[in-house]
Amino acid sequence: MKLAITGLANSGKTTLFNALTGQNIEATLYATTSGDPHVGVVKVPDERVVRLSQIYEPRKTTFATVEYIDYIGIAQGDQDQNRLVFDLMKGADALVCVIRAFNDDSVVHPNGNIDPQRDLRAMESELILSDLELIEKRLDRMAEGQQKKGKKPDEGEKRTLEKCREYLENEIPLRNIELGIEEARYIRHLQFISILPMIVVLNISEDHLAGSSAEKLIEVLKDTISHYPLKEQLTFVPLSGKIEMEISQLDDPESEEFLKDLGITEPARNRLIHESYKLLGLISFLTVGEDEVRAWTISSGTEAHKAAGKIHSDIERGFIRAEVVSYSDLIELGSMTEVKQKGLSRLEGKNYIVRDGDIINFRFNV
Ligand SMILES: Nc1nc2c(ncn2[C@@H]2O[C@H](COP(=O)(O)OP(=O)(O)OP(=O)(O)O)[C@@H](O)[C@H]2O)c(=O)[nH]1
Ligand SMILES: [Mg+2]
Repeated sequence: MKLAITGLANSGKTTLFNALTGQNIEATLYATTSGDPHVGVVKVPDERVVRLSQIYEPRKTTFATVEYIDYIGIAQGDQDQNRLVFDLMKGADALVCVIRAFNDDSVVHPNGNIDPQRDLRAMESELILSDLELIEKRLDRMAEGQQKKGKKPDEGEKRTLEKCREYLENEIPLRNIELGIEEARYIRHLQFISILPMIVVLNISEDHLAGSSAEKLIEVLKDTISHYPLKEQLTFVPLSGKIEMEISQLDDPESEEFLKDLGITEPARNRLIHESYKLLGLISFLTVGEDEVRAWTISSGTEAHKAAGKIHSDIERGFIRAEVVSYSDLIELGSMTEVKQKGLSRLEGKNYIVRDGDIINFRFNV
Protein backbone atom coordinates (compact mmCIF):
# COMPACT_ATOMS: atom_id res chain seq x y z
CA MET A 1 0.00 0.00 0.00
CA LYS A 2 1.25 3.42 -0.91
CA LEU A 3 0.02 6.56 0.84
CA ALA A 4 0.91 10.05 -0.37
CA ILE A 5 1.01 12.82 2.22
CA THR A 6 -0.16 16.15 0.87
CA GLY A 7 -1.49 19.49 2.10
CA LEU A 8 -0.80 23.21 2.04
CA ALA A 9 2.64 24.55 2.97
CA ASN A 10 3.54 24.29 6.66
CA SER A 11 0.51 22.17 7.55
CA GLY A 12 2.77 19.59 9.21
CA LYS A 13 3.30 17.06 6.41
CA THR A 14 6.93 16.31 7.16
CA THR A 15 6.25 16.19 10.89
CA LEU A 16 3.55 13.60 10.23
CA PHE A 17 5.82 11.71 7.85
CA ASN A 18 8.40 11.50 10.63
CA ALA A 19 5.75 10.31 13.08
CA LEU A 20 4.63 7.57 10.68
CA THR A 21 8.05 6.37 9.62
CA GLY A 22 10.20 7.06 12.69
CA GLN A 23 12.50 9.19 10.54
CA ASN A 24 13.82 12.53 11.64
CA ILE A 25 13.67 14.84 8.65
CA GLU A 26 13.89 18.50 9.45
CA ALA A 27 10.55 20.29 9.77
CA THR A 28 11.02 23.92 8.89
CA LEU A 29 9.37 27.18 9.83
CA TYR A 30 9.27 28.28 6.19
CA ALA A 31 7.60 26.53 3.24
CA THR A 32 9.69 23.93 1.40
CA THR A 33 9.45 24.46 -2.34
CA SER A 34 12.21 22.28 -3.70
CA GLY A 35 14.16 19.13 -2.96
CA ASP A 36 13.51 15.44 -3.36
CA PRO A 37 10.43 13.70 -2.03
CA HIS A 38 10.83 11.76 1.21
CA VAL A 39 10.02 8.08 1.04
CA GLY A 40 9.58 5.70 3.96
CA VAL A 41 8.47 2.08 4.14
CA VAL A 42 7.04 0.70 7.37
CA LYS A 43 5.65 -2.64 8.51
CA VAL A 44 1.95 -3.01 9.03
CA PRO A 45 1.71 -3.94 12.71
CA ASP A 46 -0.07 -7.28 12.90
CA GLU A 47 -0.32 -9.23 16.14
CA ARG A 48 -1.33 -12.33 14.17
CA VAL A 49 1.96 -12.43 12.30
CA VAL A 50 3.81 -12.14 15.60
CA ARG A 51 1.84 -15.00 17.19
CA LEU A 52 2.15 -17.26 14.15
CA SER A 53 5.84 -16.58 14.01
CA GLN A 54 6.14 -17.74 17.63
CA ILE A 55 4.33 -20.97 16.74
CA TYR A 56 6.18 -21.77 13.51
CA GLU A 57 9.58 -20.26 14.25
CA PRO A 58 10.10 -19.69 10.53
CA ARG A 59 13.35 -18.66 8.88
CA LYS A 60 11.66 -15.48 7.75
CA THR A 61 8.78 -13.36 9.01
CA THR A 62 7.28 -10.90 6.57
CA PHE A 63 4.80 -8.21 7.50
CA ALA A 64 2.72 -6.31 4.97
CA THR A 65 4.19 -2.88 4.30
CA VAL A 66 3.07 0.67 3.72
CA GLU A 67 5.04 3.16 1.72
CA TYR A 68 4.66 6.83 2.60
CA ILE A 69 5.74 9.73 0.47
CA ASP A 70 6.05 13.34 1.58
CA TYR A 71 6.76 16.13 -0.83
CA ILE A 72 6.44 19.89 -1.17
CA GLY A 73 3.12 21.50 -0.36
CA ILE A 74 0.23 22.38 -2.63
CA ALA A 75 0.36 26.03 -3.63
CA GLN A 76 -2.96 27.66 -4.37
CA GLY A 77 -3.17 28.77 -7.96
CA ASP A 78 0.28 27.47 -8.88
CA GLN A 79 -0.68 24.77 -11.36
CA ASP A 80 2.92 24.03 -12.32
CA GLN A 81 4.10 23.25 -8.82
CA ASN A 82 0.93 21.28 -8.10
CA ARG A 83 1.27 19.28 -11.31
CA LEU A 84 4.72 18.23 -10.13
CA VAL A 85 3.30 17.07 -6.80
CA PHE A 86 0.29 15.29 -8.27
CA ASP A 87 2.37 13.51 -10.89
CA LEU A 88 4.51 12.10 -8.13
CA MET A 89 1.44 10.91 -6.24
CA LYS A 90 -0.25 9.15 -9.14
CA GLY A 91 0.68 5.62 -8.15
CA ALA A 92 -0.65 6.07 -4.61
CA ASP A 93 -3.57 4.08 -3.23
CA ALA A 94 -4.80 7.02 -1.18
CA LEU A 95 -3.96 10.58 -0.19
CA VAL A 96 -3.30 11.70 3.34
CA CYS A 97 -4.21 15.37 3.35
CA VAL A 98 -2.84 17.30 6.31
CA ILE A 99 -4.96 20.28 7.36
CA ARG A 100 -3.45 22.64 9.86
CA ALA A 101 -5.52 23.26 12.96
CA PHE A 102 -2.69 23.93 15.44
CA ASN A 103 -1.91 27.41 16.68
CA ASP A 104 1.67 28.54 16.62
CA ASP A 105 2.49 32.12 15.72
CA SER A 106 6.07 31.23 14.83
CA VAL A 107 4.91 28.92 12.01
CA VAL A 108 3.79 30.98 9.02
CA HIS A 109 0.46 29.99 7.49
CA PRO A 110 0.28 30.51 3.71
CA ASN A 111 -3.22 31.96 4.16
CA GLY A 112 -2.36 34.15 7.13
CA ASN A 113 -4.51 32.53 9.80
CA ILE A 114 -5.87 29.16 11.00
CA ASP A 115 -9.04 28.15 9.19
CA PRO A 116 -9.32 24.38 8.55
CA GLN A 117 -12.58 24.69 6.62
CA ARG A 118 -11.10 27.18 4.17
CA ASP A 119 -7.96 25.08 3.80
CA LEU A 120 -9.88 21.86 3.13
CA ARG A 121 -11.87 23.68 0.44
CA ALA A 122 -8.64 25.06 -1.01
CA MET A 123 -7.06 21.61 -1.15
CA GLU A 124 -10.11 20.06 -2.77
CA SER A 125 -10.17 22.91 -5.31
CA GLU A 126 -6.59 22.25 -6.34
CA LEU A 127 -7.23 18.53 -6.77
CA ILE A 128 -10.35 19.28 -8.77
CA LEU A 129 -8.65 21.90 -10.95
CA SER A 130 -5.86 19.52 -11.78
CA ASP A 131 -8.33 16.86 -12.94
CA LEU A 132 -10.38 19.39 -14.89
CA GLU A 133 -7.23 20.38 -16.72
CA LEU A 134 -6.57 16.74 -17.63
CA ILE A 135 -10.11 16.30 -18.89
CA GLU A 136 -10.01 19.44 -21.03
CA LYS A 137 -6.73 18.37 -22.57
CA ARG A 138 -7.99 14.88 -23.28
CA LEU A 139 -11.24 16.10 -24.82
CA ASP A 140 -9.33 18.59 -26.96
CA ARG A 141 -7.03 15.86 -28.17
CA MET A 142 -9.98 13.63 -29.01
CA ALA A 143 -11.63 16.43 -30.99
CA GLU A 144 -8.38 17.19 -32.78
CA GLY A 145 -7.87 13.55 -33.70
CA GLN A 146 -11.32 13.48 -35.20
CA GLN A 147 -10.86 16.73 -37.15
CA LYS A 148 -7.39 16.06 -38.49
CA LYS A 149 -7.24 12.32 -38.87
CA GLY A 150 -10.91 11.45 -39.00
CA LYS A 151 -10.38 9.28 -35.93
CA LYS A 152 -13.67 8.61 -34.21
CA PRO A 153 -13.42 9.30 -30.47
CA ASP A 154 -14.37 6.52 -28.09
CA GLU A 155 -17.93 7.49 -27.22
CA GLY A 156 -17.81 5.71 -23.87
CA GLU A 157 -14.73 7.56 -22.74
CA LYS A 158 -16.04 10.87 -24.01
CA ARG A 159 -19.33 10.44 -22.19
CA THR A 160 -17.55 9.47 -18.98
CA LEU A 161 -15.20 12.43 -19.20
CA GLU A 162 -18.13 14.78 -19.70
CA LYS A 163 -19.88 13.28 -16.70
CA CYS A 164 -16.74 13.70 -14.58
CA ARG A 165 -16.30 17.26 -15.78
CA GLU A 166 -19.80 18.16 -14.67
CA TYR A 167 -19.19 16.89 -11.16
CA LEU A 168 -15.82 18.60 -10.93
CA GLU A 169 -17.34 21.87 -12.08
CA ASN A 170 -19.76 21.49 -9.19
CA GLU A 171 -16.81 21.14 -6.81
CA ILE A 172 -17.21 17.42 -6.29
CA PRO A 173 -14.06 15.27 -6.38
CA LEU A 174 -14.21 12.08 -8.43
CA ARG A 175 -13.68 9.84 -5.40
CA ASN A 176 -17.08 10.92 -4.13
CA ILE A 177 -19.17 10.10 -7.18
CA GLU A 178 -20.63 6.87 -8.39
CA LEU A 179 -18.79 5.38 -11.36
CA GLY A 180 -19.65 2.09 -13.02
CA ILE A 181 -16.99 -0.52 -13.72
CA GLU A 182 -17.03 0.40 -17.40
CA GLU A 183 -16.77 4.11 -16.68
CA ALA A 184 -13.87 3.55 -14.30
CA ARG A 185 -12.11 1.56 -16.99
CA TYR A 186 -12.53 4.33 -19.61
CA ILE A 187 -10.81 6.93 -17.46
CA ARG A 188 -8.24 4.85 -15.61
CA HIS A 189 -5.43 5.77 -18.00
CA LEU A 190 -5.74 9.44 -17.07
CA GLN A 191 -4.81 8.73 -13.43
CA PHE A 192 -6.94 11.43 -11.86
CA ILE A 193 -5.88 12.75 -8.48
CA SER A 194 -9.27 13.61 -6.98
CA ILE A 195 -10.36 10.02 -7.55
CA LEU A 196 -8.00 8.73 -4.86
CA PRO A 197 -9.61 7.99 -1.50
CA MET A 198 -8.51 10.55 1.06
CA ILE A 199 -7.74 10.63 4.76
CA VAL A 200 -7.97 14.15 6.07
CA VAL A 201 -5.56 14.47 9.00
CA LEU A 202 -6.49 17.38 11.24
CA ASN A 203 -3.25 18.51 12.76
CA ILE A 204 -4.62 19.89 16.03
CA SER A 205 -2.88 21.64 18.93
CA GLU A 206 -1.71 19.29 21.64
CA ASP A 207 -3.96 20.94 24.20
CA HIS A 208 -6.97 20.03 22.03
CA LEU A 209 -6.23 16.29 22.12
CA ALA A 210 -8.51 15.85 25.11
CA GLY A 211 -12.01 17.33 25.07
CA SER A 212 -14.47 17.67 22.25
CA SER A 213 -13.02 20.45 20.10
CA ALA A 214 -11.64 18.05 17.48
CA GLU A 215 -15.06 16.41 17.12
CA LYS A 216 -16.69 19.79 16.73
CA LEU A 217 -14.20 20.71 14.05
CA ILE A 218 -14.92 17.47 12.19
CA GLU A 219 -18.62 18.29 12.22
CA VAL A 220 -17.86 21.67 10.63
CA LEU A 221 -15.69 20.02 7.99
CA LYS A 222 -18.34 17.43 7.23
CA ASP A 223 -20.62 20.32 6.49
CA THR A 224 -18.12 21.52 3.88
CA ILE A 225 -18.49 18.26 1.97
CA SER A 226 -22.21 17.75 2.50
CA HIS A 227 -22.86 18.20 -1.24
CA TYR A 228 -20.75 15.13 -2.15
CA PRO A 229 -22.97 12.31 -3.44
CA LEU A 230 -20.83 9.59 -1.79
CA LYS A 231 -19.18 10.23 1.56
CA GLU A 232 -17.36 6.96 2.27
CA GLN A 233 -14.21 7.69 0.31
CA LEU A 234 -13.12 10.45 2.65
CA THR A 235 -12.38 10.10 6.33
CA PHE A 236 -11.18 12.43 9.12
CA VAL A 237 -8.43 11.66 11.62
CA PRO A 238 -7.56 14.25 14.29
CA LEU A 239 -4.08 14.09 15.81
CA SER A 240 -1.18 16.25 16.92
CA GLY A 241 1.68 15.85 14.47
CA LYS A 242 4.16 17.28 16.93
CA ILE A 243 3.20 14.90 19.75
CA GLU A 244 3.02 11.93 17.39
CA MET A 245 6.50 12.68 16.16
CA GLU A 246 7.73 12.72 19.76
CA ILE A 247 5.98 9.40 20.39
CA SER A 248 7.62 7.83 17.35
CA GLN A 249 11.07 8.73 18.66
CA LEU A 250 10.50 6.99 22.00
CA ASP A 251 11.06 3.37 22.92
CA ASP A 252 7.91 1.37 23.38
CA PRO A 253 7.45 1.03 27.16
CA GLU A 254 8.09 4.72 27.55
CA SER A 255 5.63 5.68 24.85
CA GLU A 256 2.86 3.61 26.42
CA GLU A 257 3.08 5.76 29.56
CA PHE A 258 3.24 8.90 27.50
CA LEU A 259 0.22 7.88 25.43
CA LYS A 260 -1.81 7.11 28.54
CA ASP A 261 -1.02 10.51 30.01
CA LEU A 262 -2.18 12.22 26.85
CA GLY A 263 -5.29 10.09 26.49
CA ILE A 264 -4.16 8.67 23.13
CA THR A 265 -5.33 5.09 22.67
CA GLU A 266 -3.28 4.25 19.61
CA PRO A 267 -0.30 6.11 18.11
CA ALA A 268 -0.83 7.68 14.69
CA ARG A 269 1.57 5.31 12.97
CA ASN A 270 -0.85 2.44 13.75
CA ARG A 271 -4.05 4.40 13.56
CA LEU A 272 -3.41 5.73 10.09
CA ILE A 273 -2.73 2.25 8.78
CA HIS A 274 -5.96 0.93 10.31
CA GLU A 275 -7.92 3.83 8.87
CA SER A 276 -6.38 3.25 5.44
CA TYR A 277 -7.22 -0.44 5.45
CA LYS A 278 -10.78 0.47 6.38
CA LEU A 279 -11.04 3.27 3.83
CA LEU A 280 -9.62 1.13 1.02
CA GLY A 281 -11.52 -1.99 2.04
CA LEU A 282 -8.35 -4.01 2.56
CA ILE A 283 -7.91 -7.22 4.54
CA SER A 284 -5.02 -9.62 5.12
CA PHE A 285 -4.66 -13.32 4.66
CA LEU A 286 -1.75 -15.26 6.07
CA THR A 287 0.59 -17.99 4.91
CA VAL A 288 2.55 -20.12 7.38
CA GLY A 289 5.36 -22.64 7.29
CA GLU A 290 8.89 -23.33 8.39
CA ASP A 291 10.25 -21.10 5.64
CA GLU A 292 8.10 -18.08 6.13
CA VAL A 293 5.17 -16.63 8.02
CA ARG A 294 3.70 -13.83 6.04
CA ALA A 295 0.77 -11.40 5.79
CA TRP A 296 -0.64 -10.52 2.37
CA THR A 297 -2.85 -7.52 1.72
CA ILE A 298 -5.86 -7.90 -0.59
CA SER A 299 -9.14 -6.11 -1.24
CA SER A 300 -12.05 -7.48 0.72
CA GLY A 301 -14.17 -9.57 -1.65
CA THR A 302 -11.15 -11.09 -3.43
CA GLU A 303 -11.65 -14.66 -4.67
CA ALA A 304 -9.23 -17.41 -3.65
CA HIS A 305 -7.54 -17.77 -7.05
CA LYS A 306 -6.93 -14.01 -7.26
CA ALA A 307 -5.51 -14.02 -3.74
CA ALA A 308 -3.19 -16.82 -4.87
CA GLY A 309 -2.05 -14.53 -7.69
CA LYS A 310 -0.82 -12.08 -5.06
CA ILE A 311 1.81 -14.67 -4.13
CA HIS A 312 2.67 -15.78 -7.65
CA SER A 313 0.94 -15.77 -11.01
CA ASP A 314 1.77 -19.49 -11.40
CA ILE A 315 -0.27 -20.30 -8.30
CA GLU A 316 -3.22 -18.38 -9.72
CA ARG A 317 -2.90 -20.10 -13.08
CA GLY A 318 -2.48 -23.61 -11.68
CA PHE A 319 -4.94 -23.13 -8.81
CA ILE A 320 -6.53 -26.37 -7.60
CA ARG A 321 -7.82 -25.76 -4.08
CA ALA A 322 -7.25 -23.49 -1.12
CA GLU A 323 -6.76 -25.17 2.22
CA VAL A 324 -8.16 -22.64 4.68
CA VAL A 325 -7.92 -22.43 8.45
CA SER A 326 -9.07 -19.43 10.41
CA TYR A 327 -6.48 -17.70 12.55
CA SER A 328 -8.73 -17.77 15.61
CA ASP A 329 -9.23 -21.56 15.34
CA LEU A 330 -5.50 -22.14 15.15
CA ILE A 331 -4.79 -19.94 18.16
CA GLU A 332 -7.61 -21.52 20.15
CA LEU A 333 -6.48 -25.09 19.46
CA GLY A 334 -2.75 -24.40 19.49
CA SER A 335 -1.62 -26.45 16.50
CA MET A 336 -2.50 -27.24 12.90
CA THR A 337 -2.74 -30.97 13.76
CA GLU A 338 -5.46 -30.23 16.33
CA VAL A 339 -7.29 -28.00 13.86
CA LYS A 340 -7.27 -30.74 11.23
CA GLN A 341 -8.38 -33.41 13.71
CA LYS A 342 -11.34 -31.25 14.67
CA GLY A 343 -12.19 -30.95 10.98
CA LEU A 344 -11.72 -27.19 11.00
CA SER A 345 -9.48 -27.10 7.94
CA ARG A 346 -11.58 -26.45 4.85
CA LEU A 347 -10.90 -27.07 1.17
CA GLU A 348 -12.21 -24.16 -0.85
CA GLY A 349 -12.55 -23.64 -4.60
CA LYS A 350 -11.32 -20.76 -6.75
CA ASN A 351 -14.37 -18.57 -6.17
CA TYR A 352 -14.19 -18.74 -2.38
CA ILE A 353 -14.17 -15.21 -0.96
CA VAL A 354 -11.11 -14.89 1.24
CA ARG A 355 -11.73 -13.54 4.74
CA ASP A 356 -9.53 -11.42 6.96
CA GLY A 357 -7.29 -13.70 9.02
CA ASP A 358 -7.63 -16.77 6.80
CA ILE A 359 -4.50 -18.91 6.93
CA ILE A 360 -4.22 -20.37 3.45
CA ASN A 361 -2.21 -23.08 1.85
CA PHE A 362 -2.76 -23.06 -1.91
CA ARG A 363 -2.67 -26.34 -3.81
CA PHE A 364 -1.69 -25.77 -7.38
CA ASN A 365 -0.27 -27.45 -10.39
CA VAL A 366 1.80 -25.90 -13.15
N1 LIG B 1 2.77 23.40 17.49
C1 LIG B 1 2.82 22.53 16.51
N2 LIG B 1 3.70 22.73 15.51
C2 LIG B 1 3.73 21.87 14.50
C3 LIG B 1 2.88 20.73 14.44
N3 LIG B 1 3.14 20.07 13.30
C4 LIG B 1 4.11 20.76 12.69
N4 LIG B 1 4.49 21.84 13.41
C5 LIG B 1 5.52 22.82 13.09
O1 LIG B 1 5.17 23.48 11.90
C6 LIG B 1 6.32 23.73 11.09
C7 LIG B 1 6.11 23.10 9.73
O2 LIG B 1 6.05 21.71 9.89
P1 LIG B 1 6.43 20.73 8.70
O3 LIG B 1 6.17 19.36 9.19
O4 LIG B 1 7.74 21.07 8.16
O5 LIG B 1 5.30 21.15 7.68
P2 LIG B 1 5.21 20.79 6.14
O6 LIG B 1 3.76 20.71 5.80
O7 LIG B 1 6.05 19.61 5.84
O8 LIG B 1 5.82 22.09 5.49
P3 LIG B 1 6.34 22.29 3.99
O9 LIG B 1 6.94 20.99 3.53
O10 LIG B 1 7.36 23.36 4.12
O11 LIG B 1 5.17 22.69 3.20
C8 LIG B 1 7.50 23.14 11.85
O12 LIG B 1 8.11 24.16 12.55
C9 LIG B 1 6.84 22.15 12.79
O13 LIG B 1 7.60 21.96 13.95
C10 LIG B 1 1.96 20.53 15.53
O14 LIG B 1 1.21 19.57 15.56
N5 LIG B 1 1.97 21.46 16.50
MG1 LIG C 1 7.62 19.34 4.45
